Amino acid sequence: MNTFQHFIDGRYLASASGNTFDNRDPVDHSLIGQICEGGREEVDAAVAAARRALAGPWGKMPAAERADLLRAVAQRMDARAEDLLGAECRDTGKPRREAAALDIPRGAGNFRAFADLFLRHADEVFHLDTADGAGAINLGQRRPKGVIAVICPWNLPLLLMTFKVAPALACGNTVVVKPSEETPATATLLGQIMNDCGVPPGVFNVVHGLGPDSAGEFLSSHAGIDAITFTGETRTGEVIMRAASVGLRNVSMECGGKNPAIVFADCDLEQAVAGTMRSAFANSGQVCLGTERVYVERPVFDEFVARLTLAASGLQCGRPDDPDTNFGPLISLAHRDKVLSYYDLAREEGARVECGGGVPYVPDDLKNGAWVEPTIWTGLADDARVVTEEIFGPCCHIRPFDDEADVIALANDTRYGLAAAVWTRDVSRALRVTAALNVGLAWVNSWYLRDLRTAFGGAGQSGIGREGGVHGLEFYTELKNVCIKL
Ligand code: NAD
Ligand code: 6OD
Repeated sequence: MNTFQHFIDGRYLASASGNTFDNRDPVDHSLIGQICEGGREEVDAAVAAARRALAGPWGKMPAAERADLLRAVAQRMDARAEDLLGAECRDTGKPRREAAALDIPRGAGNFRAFADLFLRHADEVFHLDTADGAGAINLGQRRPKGVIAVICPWNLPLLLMTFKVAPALACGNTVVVKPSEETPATATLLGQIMNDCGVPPGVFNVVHGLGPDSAGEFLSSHAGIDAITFTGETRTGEVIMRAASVGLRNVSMECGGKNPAIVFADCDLEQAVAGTMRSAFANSGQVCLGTERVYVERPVFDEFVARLTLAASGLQCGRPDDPDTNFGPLISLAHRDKVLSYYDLAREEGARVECGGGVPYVPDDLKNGAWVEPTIWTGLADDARVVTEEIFGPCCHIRPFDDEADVIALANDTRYGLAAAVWTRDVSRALRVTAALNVGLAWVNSWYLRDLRTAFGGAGQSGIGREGGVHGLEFYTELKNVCIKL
């Protein structure tokens, strides 16, 4: 039986309280192991270790050396890819081929992409004329912010954690990570990898635990934290922002979404169906960028619904390592119950169920797992709860539209503003429509085609700030202006 311990100051340790909670396999609800529940003592120790590392060798290390170490971490992650893959699939139940194609390579890829983030930035310089004719130089210097709290969700655990840890460390900060209580494994393993690569103790720390009245709350309210980067639900983001307001700590928030896809009649329908299959059902719909509202131009509406329904009905449940599996369970029984409650609500709200709507047939050994069917609805009102609330499951509602202006208004009719996908062959229309959408990320004729040099983040209640590319510099560094009178 595994015990997932904290990683603090370069060492694995259990909680002083001895408290643990269960880690269960979503595929069949079997017990994977025990997770140590961090209390104030572990959070204090991790923050203190992170502060010591800032004052010690890490704080004094030239940026180029830090970049070398982070590239070594990427290389070591590649070498341990099989272990990371096994750990991620056990925690999440996601199909192995999905994690092998995305989650695990992106973990190492994040370290490669951001290793030299700090090195690439140029100090800004402004010359100032002065009355005495001598002038002055303003020199903008970037410095690490300090100790960063990294609070993570469970849907893409390694990918999302390293998307924050890599730029934070590249900029010279130290981190205390609080992984999701559902997915402790890859963060725990990354501690070993950091040690193997010679990253100094205290630079990367992991404290496991829950949110309220547990490690999450204790970390976000800790006075020794200089900034908090969070990915998760909008409501949790609000609680964390309140905690961050004490001491005026900066926050970066990547939160929920209720993302639209807009399919125009002139699109390549085959590509639009294949893209929407991914955007609605990849990772069993547990992707913040995923499509839960599909708007299809009327002339191709019936054909689109028929094709997507056929494809969704063909998804294959199974264990992660079965090569035929292309559809995994949800993360937990609690999340399954939430998603199933929306499936019931859709019927009450008058949906026509095109496919799914319940629990799929699975073999006896998987019966206790967190399975739900891929589900497609039509016929709901625009203000139905199923059409307006984030479900975070493998489901979408498809609605016809007749007019470009109308569909833009429908797509924007949400408190969220994370991502959109637009399918059309008309480039002018693509530019017009994406310009009018209130989102942080828009894809045309694709979905989740990632370039790590670009800004990532949401509008509205989907988040605050941008990470990715050079944009992380704004959050992970403090810009100081030094004015030198000549
Ligand atoms: P969640 O908000 O429930 O939990 C996220 C993390 O916050 C966990 O580690 C949890 O323990 C911690 N937490 C919970 N309560 C806390 C508190 N009071 N104080 C401090 N920490 C606390 O989210 P989740 O269920 O793990 O993830 C799913 C959500 O994440 C969805 O809403 C999804 O849209 C969102 N998400 C957004 C992005 C993005 O980039 N915008 C990416 C992935 C997931
Ligand atoms: O690709 C990324 O960098 C990223 N942050 C993806 C988020 C996916 C949400 O579930």
